[in-house]
Amino acid sequence: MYGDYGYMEEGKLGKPYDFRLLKRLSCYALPYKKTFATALLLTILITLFDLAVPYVTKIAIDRYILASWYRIRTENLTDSKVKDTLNRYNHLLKKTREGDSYFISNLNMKKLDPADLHILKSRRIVSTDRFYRTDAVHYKSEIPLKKEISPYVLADGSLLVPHSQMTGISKSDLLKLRAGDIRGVTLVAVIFFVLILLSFALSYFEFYLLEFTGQHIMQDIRMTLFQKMQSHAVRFFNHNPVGRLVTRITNDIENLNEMFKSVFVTVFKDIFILTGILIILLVMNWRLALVCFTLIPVIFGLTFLFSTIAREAFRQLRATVSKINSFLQERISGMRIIQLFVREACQMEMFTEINHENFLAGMKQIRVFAIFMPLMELMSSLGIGLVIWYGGGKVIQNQLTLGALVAFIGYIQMFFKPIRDISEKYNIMQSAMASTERIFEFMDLKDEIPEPEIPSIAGEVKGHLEFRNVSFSYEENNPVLHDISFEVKPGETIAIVGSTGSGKTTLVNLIERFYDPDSGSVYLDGIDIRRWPKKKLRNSIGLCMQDVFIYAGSITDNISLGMEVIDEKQVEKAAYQANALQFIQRLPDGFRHEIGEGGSTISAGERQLLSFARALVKNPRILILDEATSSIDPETERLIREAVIRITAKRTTIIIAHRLSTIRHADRILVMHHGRIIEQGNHKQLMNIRGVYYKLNKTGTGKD
Ligand code: DGT
Ligand code: MG
Repeated sequence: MYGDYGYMEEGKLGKPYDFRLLKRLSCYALPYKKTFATALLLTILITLFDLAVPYVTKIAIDRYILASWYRIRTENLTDSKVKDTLNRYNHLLKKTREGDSYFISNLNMKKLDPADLHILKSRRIVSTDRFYRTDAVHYKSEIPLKKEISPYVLADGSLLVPHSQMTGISKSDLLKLRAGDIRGVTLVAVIFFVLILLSFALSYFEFYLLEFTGQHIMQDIRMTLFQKMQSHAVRFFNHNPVGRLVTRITNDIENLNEMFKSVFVTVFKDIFILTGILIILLVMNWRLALVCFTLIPVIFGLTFLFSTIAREAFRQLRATVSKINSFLQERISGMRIIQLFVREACQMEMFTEINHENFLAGMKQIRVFAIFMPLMELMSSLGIGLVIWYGGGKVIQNQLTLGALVAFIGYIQMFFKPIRDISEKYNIMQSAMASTERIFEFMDLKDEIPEPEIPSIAGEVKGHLEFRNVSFSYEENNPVLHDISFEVKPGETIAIVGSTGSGKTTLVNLIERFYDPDSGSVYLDGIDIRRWPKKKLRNSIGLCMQDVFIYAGSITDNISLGMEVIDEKQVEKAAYQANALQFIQRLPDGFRHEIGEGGSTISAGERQLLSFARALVKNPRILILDEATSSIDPETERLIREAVIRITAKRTTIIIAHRLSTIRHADRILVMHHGRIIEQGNHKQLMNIRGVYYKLNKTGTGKD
């Protein structure tokens, strides 16, 4: 009912990753490999910058904001086990100038083995008091410390001030004391800003380069497709509806572009980010990392489940969309018929139905997304919860720094973003893969009329035509032409008549090689037309088709068909010979008059005359006129008849006539019936034998 626009096929989805297709596609990217490589390099850099951000935060917190040191008591150390342990960690400890105590920073503390830390803590070797380290040595005397406890001085001259001493100090003193940390935090902030700025700037170039490459590749593929389309045989276009072919060159290519831009590169980026995060987490704290990783199987399970359901929903949605497209296409082109037969209400009903189908399919897809998205949000929160629960505990036990915990949370949030995006990209990827597959299928189609391998080097075309035992069928086992043989000498005019569907148009289609015969051959000047270069063959034939196609453009454009070698004089001459001058001059702008698409602003008879002019403008040796079946007024008919007589002179001409009056003067008339030539001869001879031609004349098809 909706016309065979293959909408089920359009609804088909490709595998999300088909490496065979991707490989083939990459051939088109090859000329742009440098730009593409630069873009990828930028992507890697941007990802690195993005990955660095939480780590920089960690540094700010651990090194500067919450920097603290713990004292290791060394007085009266008798336990050899403790001594051994301390010796092992000697490189992490800082000695005081007097050499009586050691200090360890919070950053180094978590490097201790938890078992060792436990020993040291349980024996009270590690103080519970926290100290700030400051290199503001000259403040030693100035700092108003609450109690009379002098700060420890490390070997490098920096002071260690107990945390408890700092609570009472004024803000300005605190700032002086912690000037080093403030500097550190400022530095981190600057780095942070630079990273973000760099990421921003590089993103611009990355985007630009990707778009540049993408657009170029699409342009190339579009050109290849159009070239391919033009080379297809007429038969191809009978099997492929316009809508589908247009989709190939527009939508499918757009899908490809979408995939290239938003998937190809981001998938690469995502993989990079995900592995980057996994590695950083493992290095920062493998225990906490492993705890977080317990969520990964669940996430992947959910994503897989989701994509399976989404795939089906998405397929249905696409199918309904193309159903709407083909419905609209058909109805819009047939609007006159619909209005004429007052079928609007019925069409409305049909449209309501498919529109509703589309709505349902859309809703189904949305439902799937509506579950998946919050579910992923939930997983992300769960991940953060796990980090806070497990990591928080570790912070309390001094096995993890607070900065690391904050960075962990940052990374977990970063980790979920690409996963959430995957679902969306999965859809794009699927439709793009389907598009890619269709594009390549189209490119691989072998439905061309082949050029001769060894073209004949015939000179000037004389116009001798011969059909020798030609049989032809559009579809297998349904022959349209049976064993046709006839000859047309140069300059002769022959006419073909016969009932509708008898194969007249088909017969002349073989001369231009719109189709090749199944058996037998057509000869031009004694050479099989399959051995003529196609261009030369077609240039020597002028064809007026039964249904004249008018392009949107001026009259001149429609006659010259944009051929630059043809000047206005030739166009005017052709129009004169075709008897079209009269009506053209009546038009508002004459030859410059713009005709709308489909030629709806000129009449059927005028269109016929225009097509005569179009055929004549090349001054062809052979002229084929396939007369329009639509009836025209006697005046136009007279113009056409006159034109035919004038233009057929000195050319080999084949006229297919419905109005027998046009062909009285023909040298020979072939009468066709069910794909065979049943009578042959001139008007007089055929009238004398009183056969089919005689009957056709008598039944009034010949008007006078
Ligand atoms: P007309 O123009 O109505 O006087 O009829 P003819 O004599 O020009 O008929 P023609 O050659 O167009 O068609 C002959 C038969 O071939 C007829 O049964 C319809 C069929 N036919 C024509 N064109 C095609 C085509 O493109 N594909 C297929 N499958 N069949 C076709
Ligand atoms: Mg026909």
